[in-house]
Amino acid sequence: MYDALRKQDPEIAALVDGEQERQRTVIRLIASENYASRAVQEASSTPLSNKYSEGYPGKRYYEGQQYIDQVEQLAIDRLKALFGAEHANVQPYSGSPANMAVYFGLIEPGAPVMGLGLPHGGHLTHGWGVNFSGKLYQSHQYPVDKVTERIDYDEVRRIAHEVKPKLIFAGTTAYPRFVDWAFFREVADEVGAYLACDIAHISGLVAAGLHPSPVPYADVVTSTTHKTLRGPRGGMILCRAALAPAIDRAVFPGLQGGPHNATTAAIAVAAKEATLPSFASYARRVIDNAAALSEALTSHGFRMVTGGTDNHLLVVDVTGKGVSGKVAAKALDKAGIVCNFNSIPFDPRKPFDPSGIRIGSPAISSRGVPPSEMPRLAAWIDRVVTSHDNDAALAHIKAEVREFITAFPAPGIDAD
Ligand code: DSN
Repeated sequence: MYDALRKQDPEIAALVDGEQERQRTVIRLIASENYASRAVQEASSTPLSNKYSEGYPGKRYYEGQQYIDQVEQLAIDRLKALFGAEHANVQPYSGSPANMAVYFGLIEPGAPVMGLGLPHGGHLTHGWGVNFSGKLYQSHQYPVDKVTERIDYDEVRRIAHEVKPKLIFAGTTAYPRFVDWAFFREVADEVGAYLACDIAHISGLVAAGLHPSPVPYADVVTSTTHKTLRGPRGGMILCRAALAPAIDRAVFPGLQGGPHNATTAAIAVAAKEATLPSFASYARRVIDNAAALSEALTSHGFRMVTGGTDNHLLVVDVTGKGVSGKVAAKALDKAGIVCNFNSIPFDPRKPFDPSGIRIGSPAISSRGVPPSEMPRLAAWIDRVVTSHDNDAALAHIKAEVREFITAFPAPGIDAD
């Protein structure tokens, strides 16, 4: 692979080789990462990206759209069918631009908005202070409950009635439980707000019917396309037909210029792959692996935030093991087990050295690692955390990890 690149720019080719080999030989547990198929990767790197196509299918500002219009229409139609949505926009460059288009399309700057606080599992674009959403809007963040660590639905309702938001964001990036979309719909209706549901992390699970879908409840649903959905790096917005003009105008010309057409093609491929029986088994494995890993880690004395998981991820409080999340994540990386440090709700520690780690099962599930292997994985994680300052022990575990994981082909790298 990459013959031309190797010849033209060996320096970049060597770095690509290095990253590919890293992805092949480590256990990747970053909850937002995955392995895109070879077909998705091929579509992403086609000459479709040579083409400008500002506008939408049939209404462009450049000629020569004979093929691009068909590509984009296919991506739109496949996503609408996959999620049962009335309208789809496949042009957002990623999840944050998709969310930005929702704000720009539906409400005015300065309007009150609500979202789950970042330290409680929300996203930057759900109103966090340093983000445009916290700077341009009057943002009110709702919390999780201190005891259950689940979304504090009573507080959501109380805050909504107090601040009368114009837009409520529901959705999470580090929250291991189902979200009650119907509840958010009720509250949005009570206060006359739009409801936007961000399913970036779980869109693959929603597509497979393994997480309740927000589509029947939401005015707008946003997502990245590369997490559990296993497409290319990109974004999408699904919405009711009545909001389509406002959302489309917000994406183009409101925020973006020409869509990334090769990415659009790869989104279409991923949407097709998501209808296959192999995707359904992968999604099932994602859920089963996360549940099995939660149980196995708990038996090693780790504390799961909320006590477990309903979805693809775990937030693990590692302080009971005498380490911070950052120390644990860095030691795990040295041992070939890659995750990220993460705040836990009401974390007494600082965000750059918090109490937790976030662990996700999508990538290992794409490799076909079964739930029966989760006790082995939990035992490694426990050994790493207890020998976090012993480089020789970590190197030893890294060799074991490499031998184990390379027995499971990495989609898009080893084979499909
Ligand atoms: N950065 C993504 C994640 O890791 O969850 C969210 O945008």
